[in-house]
Amino acid sequence: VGKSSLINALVGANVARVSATPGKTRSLNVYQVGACYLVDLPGYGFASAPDQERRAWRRLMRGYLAHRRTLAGVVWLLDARHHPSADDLAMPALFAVSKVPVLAAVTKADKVPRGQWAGRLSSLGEALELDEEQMITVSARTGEGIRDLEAAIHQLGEEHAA
Ligand SMILES: Nc1nc2c(ncn2[C@@H]2O[C@H](COP(=O)(O)OP(=O)(O)O)[C@@H](O)[C@H]2O)c(=O)[nH]1
Ligand SMILES: [Mg+2]
Repeated sequence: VGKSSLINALVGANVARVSATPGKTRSLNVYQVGACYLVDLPGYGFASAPDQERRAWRRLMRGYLAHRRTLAGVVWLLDARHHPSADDLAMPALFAVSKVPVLAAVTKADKVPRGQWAGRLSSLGEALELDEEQMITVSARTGEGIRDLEAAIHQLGEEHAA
């Protein structure tokens, strides 16, 4: 989905490894973006993983969302090119275990013609229970939307601290 590339763009340095084989990170990595900490949780792009691994992932996520007092919000990455997967469609119910706000970063926008961006946003938003104010179209490649996403993350931090 371009998670490592997006983290590098937000942090402004090559701190996360970009790789051709997605979904390999199983640890939590913490990065600093201005006054906020960005916690890189393992992705769920592993539809073929054994049930046991999928259950362990859900347990980790549910626990983190429900109990992490310092959590100001979630940044959910969605590939601009793809229709939501079954795993994507299951996420709103998981997010609902907590009241934390969700921002959706719609990634790899440079791979979609600009004239289709608005349509992609509205169809993703409709399928995934997201309002358009929660969604930001980004490209780690061109830098499009990166500053907007950074500003939105900082705003979540400020709202949480207030
Ligand atoms: N065109 C384009 N490719 C991207 C973008 N972000 C990541 N990629 C490519 O997608 C692949 C996976 O990227 P990576 O950041 O490692 O994704 P992750 O597996 O989700 O962490 C790599 O080949 C990246 O170069 C983007 O914004 N635009
Ligand atoms: Mg990665």
